[in-house]
Amino acid sequence: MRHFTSVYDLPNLSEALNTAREIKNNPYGFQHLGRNKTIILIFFNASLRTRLSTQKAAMNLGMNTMVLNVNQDGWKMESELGVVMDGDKPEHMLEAIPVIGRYCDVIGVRAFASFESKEDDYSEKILNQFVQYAGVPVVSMEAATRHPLQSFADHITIEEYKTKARPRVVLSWAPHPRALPQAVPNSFVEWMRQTDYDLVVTHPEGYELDSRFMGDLKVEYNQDKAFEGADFIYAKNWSSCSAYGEILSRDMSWTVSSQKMALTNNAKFMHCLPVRRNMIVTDEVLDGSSSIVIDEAENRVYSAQTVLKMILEG
Ligand code: SN0
Repeated sequence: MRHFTSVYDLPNLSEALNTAREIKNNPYGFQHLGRNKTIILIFFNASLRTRLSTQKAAMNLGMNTMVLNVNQDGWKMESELGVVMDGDKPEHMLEAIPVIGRYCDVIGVRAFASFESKEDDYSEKILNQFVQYAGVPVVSMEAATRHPLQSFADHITIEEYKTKARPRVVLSWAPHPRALPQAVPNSFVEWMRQTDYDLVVTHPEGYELDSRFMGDLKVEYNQDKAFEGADFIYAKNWSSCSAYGEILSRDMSWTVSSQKMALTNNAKFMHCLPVRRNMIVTDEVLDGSSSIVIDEAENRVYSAQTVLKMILEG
């Protein structure tokens, strides 16, 4: 594997899950792979778990790690081609990316949807410039349309907690004060569709995810119905994809509460974090025994480490 930007980059998903399991049992078993190798993590957006878990994963493999927060510490970067650079951005990606590539063996990059142009976001303009100009392998640490390291960790977590071969996994929209990207739900659906789970997606009208992620999966618009018999509730807010980046609903009846969880088959509660308490989910559910969000976050180390191991092995 050279680059990692979606589930489709993995040569074999079930082998990748086995590797993640092996790494979790023996995290320092592959330290020789990263000797004298450097990863640079580039952040255009804020991060807690992604930064720390990816650094930890790289260190577990014996790699050296460097971090750059572009918008705070670096020159602001221009991504438009052919522009007159008379604005506030002193450096073009066309130079910055290959220069960074010369300083390392792997680049991790986080660049959220900008919401300025759906076309730019959905064509992964920034991520693809990294892939094109880096000269070294590139790992997505959440791009405009996907967050594959998160989805991989989600998959590892479901495998650990499932009590039947084919669990009912429900992705539910929930309210939020800000307009958030579709990357996490897109990626979750795309990833889950690669495995034989009973996947259900529920959200209010207007929040339909792009068909390239949903495929032929039908939406259940009734959240209560979606929750019936669920083994996993995966809550997430996202903004509208059709009315691009808009908030169409603030309906607090979509908040995941104990009453909602009572409709499920004793489901586990999941969220990628950071989570807005008493918007997305009530304190009672998040602090209760069904919540597995901390284990889910721990598994971010093992999803990243599996991906980096595969890249280091070429
Ligand atoms: C990001 C998102 O894509 O939804 C990252 C999730 C891993 N989440 C946020 O930006 C949350 C910000 C907020 O204001 O709650």
